[in-house]
Amino acid sequence: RFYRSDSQGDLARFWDHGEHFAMQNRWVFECAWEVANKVGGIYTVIRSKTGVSVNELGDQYVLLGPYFEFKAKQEVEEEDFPYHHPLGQAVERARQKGYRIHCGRWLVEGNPQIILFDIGSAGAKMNEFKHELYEKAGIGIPHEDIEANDVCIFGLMVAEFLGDFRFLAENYSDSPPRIVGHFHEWMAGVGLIMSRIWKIDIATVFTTHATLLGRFLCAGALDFYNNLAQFNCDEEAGKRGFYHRYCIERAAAHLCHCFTTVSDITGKEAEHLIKRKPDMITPNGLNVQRDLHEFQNLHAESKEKINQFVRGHFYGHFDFDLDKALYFFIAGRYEFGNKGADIFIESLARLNHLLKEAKSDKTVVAFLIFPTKTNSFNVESLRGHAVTKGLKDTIDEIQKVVGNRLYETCLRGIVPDGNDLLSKNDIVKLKRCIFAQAHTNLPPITTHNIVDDATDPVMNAFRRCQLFNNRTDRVKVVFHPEFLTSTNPLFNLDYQEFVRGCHMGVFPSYYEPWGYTPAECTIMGIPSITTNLSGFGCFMQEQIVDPQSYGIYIVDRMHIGVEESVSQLAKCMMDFVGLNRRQRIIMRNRTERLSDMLDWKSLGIYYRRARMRALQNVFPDVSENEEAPRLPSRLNYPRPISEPPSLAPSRANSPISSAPGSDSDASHDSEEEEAELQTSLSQLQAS
Ligand code: U2F
Ligand code: UDP
Ligand code: G6P
Repeated sequence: RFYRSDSQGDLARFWDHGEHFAMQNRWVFECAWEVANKVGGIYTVIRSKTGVSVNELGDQYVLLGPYFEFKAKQEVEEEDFPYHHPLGQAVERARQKGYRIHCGRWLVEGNPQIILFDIGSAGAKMNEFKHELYEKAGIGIPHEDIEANDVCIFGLMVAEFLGDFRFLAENYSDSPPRIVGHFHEWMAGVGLIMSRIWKIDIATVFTTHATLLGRFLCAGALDFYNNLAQFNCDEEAGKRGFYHRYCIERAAAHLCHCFTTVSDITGKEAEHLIKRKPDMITPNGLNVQRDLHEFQNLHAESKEKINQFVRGHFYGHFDFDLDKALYFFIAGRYEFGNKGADIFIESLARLNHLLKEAKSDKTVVAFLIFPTKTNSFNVESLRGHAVTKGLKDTIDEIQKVVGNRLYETCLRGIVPDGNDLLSKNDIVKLKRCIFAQAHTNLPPITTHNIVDDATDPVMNAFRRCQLFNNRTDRVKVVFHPEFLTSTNPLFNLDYQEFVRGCHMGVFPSYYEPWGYTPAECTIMGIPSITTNLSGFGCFMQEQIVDPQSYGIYIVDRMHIGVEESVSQLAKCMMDFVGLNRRQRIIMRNRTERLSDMLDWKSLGIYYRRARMRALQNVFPDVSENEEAPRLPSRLNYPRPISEPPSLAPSRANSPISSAPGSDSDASHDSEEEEAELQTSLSQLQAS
């Protein structure tokens, strides 16, 4: 009934868009708090994956999330399902109960179907729902935890919907419905718990992207990884006031048919803190759109905008060469210790010392982007930008006048004298601008007025390490306590453009289940530093023989003490500073070459596999008819052939440059690079 005849016999197309699944009455519902609702990393997971999900499942794929009007209005095009369709009918049933349900398509790649549940519309049922969860699952949510109350309402709305849909799908085709409900994190966990308790005949997958306890325990001054097995989880969760949330997380992980986490390291954490070993690891991917060498041009374009910022920010003290300046950055949720901002700042101080000692002519500007409470931009920071803009405008004006003057003089057949080009008036104007720049204060270490300045961990670390942007400092610091958007008056670029313009991202995390920020750097061809305590770092270490030669520096935070990690990090940064421009260009090419490895087109298979596993657990007939998708084996990315085999002393000069020390520009694909690429590819294919 659902077969679309395909005149070209193009089976791939037939299989790709879900018709196959429609024939088999197969459905996938992916449920998360962050569907069309940007809060954190899970939004990136789901949003970046929509293209491959729709390509595989077509309209058999539906996203379920909570309705937040402001966000939904921007991201979702509302449209009801056809009335006779089981989705339409299930929505109708929910509406008859008085729930407001918004259906439509998410305006992201693949245009997936989306159903958003308005939690407020079921508010009257909150006590009934909470009672049900308490009676059936023994999980009591305290009145004052408003977010958990919402999570409970959302969960029961979703479970009721899935129950109705399961019933209605019986009539969809001759095959019995085979439905997978994939739930992410504790905030979607109640839907899974109730689906199981009500014995809805669907297969369930639960994915954790971090554990509640892990995040909190790590943030304290604990030796987390060495004590993983020793924590009394109930007590720790109770002490911190989130025992009920912990119960939801743990119950969902135990009740699902397939339990997954985003990395091995989070898998171990789950095993000890949630008490279930994941059945599978589902690493996070990205939606990669490669454009040959465009990323190099984009780097140059965005860097120019950052240059512009730096000119303004360091006005009056702008005595370093922008051509020899390197931009490093760290960004993310403001979890000072977990994100490794503590050791980053410490290592910057050491780098500063090393550069001064080496009498380096390079300057590193380190940006720290962590949102915290502020009272807008600080005056000093804004003034710098106004003054430099004033200077630029004055020069533009004078340039025009001088041009006209030159033209007139030449027209009259007179060879102009260089001394006459600027009038006295022009000089006065320029002097005024130059004097305006003169000020005694050092360039600010933050762009905003921070509300808790005296206790702010970044500010205090700057103070402790004496990173004050002195003239003699070879490392300058700028704390931008707000995420970047394109309307940002200081930078005038959004986060992605900013990343492109930088030379390196530094993410020395202590707690990082995956870590999208270094992955995003990689696909834009920007080298990064990460750690062997981050999911991404471990994944890259496993897949690549020598990650550092591809611009993926991995600092050890697992086997050595903090002091040693700080030194290692400082050394990585120092090595990178030692590269000349041509070497950096080669490095960016190599980094970008890893993109395919991080593409959902390669990593989506893990999600498929998890769903198959859940289905086979519940419906043995599925395993009879279908072979589970095969997981890719370890990729074993070889070391680039232009990289010397020895790891240690050659590092600072690798990738090998034609003229070491020279910061000259270079073509993007030298023959050596092309040859290297070809060899790597053929080695990969062979393996
Ligand atoms: C895990 O990350 P989470 O989603 O649990 O992290 P959150 O604390 O919920 O979200 C922090 C993110 O929120 C976003 C921004 C932050 O990095 O993307 N954000 C924003 O864009 N604007 C704001 O004003 C406030 C926040 C885990 F910890 C990671 O390691 C994984 O990579 C991730 C995905 O698996 O899950
Ligand atoms: N990010 C952003 N704006 C910023 C800084 C970061 O949108 O100014 C995004 C970044 O693109 C990434 C996410 O924040 O997708 C951070 O995710 P990650 O997995 O690194 O850490 P999480 O915060 O989820 O633990
Ligand atoms: C890109 C551009 C080059 C530019 C270079 C700057 O590769 O295509 O034209 O010279 O970036 O690199 P750098 O590492 O010095 O920012």
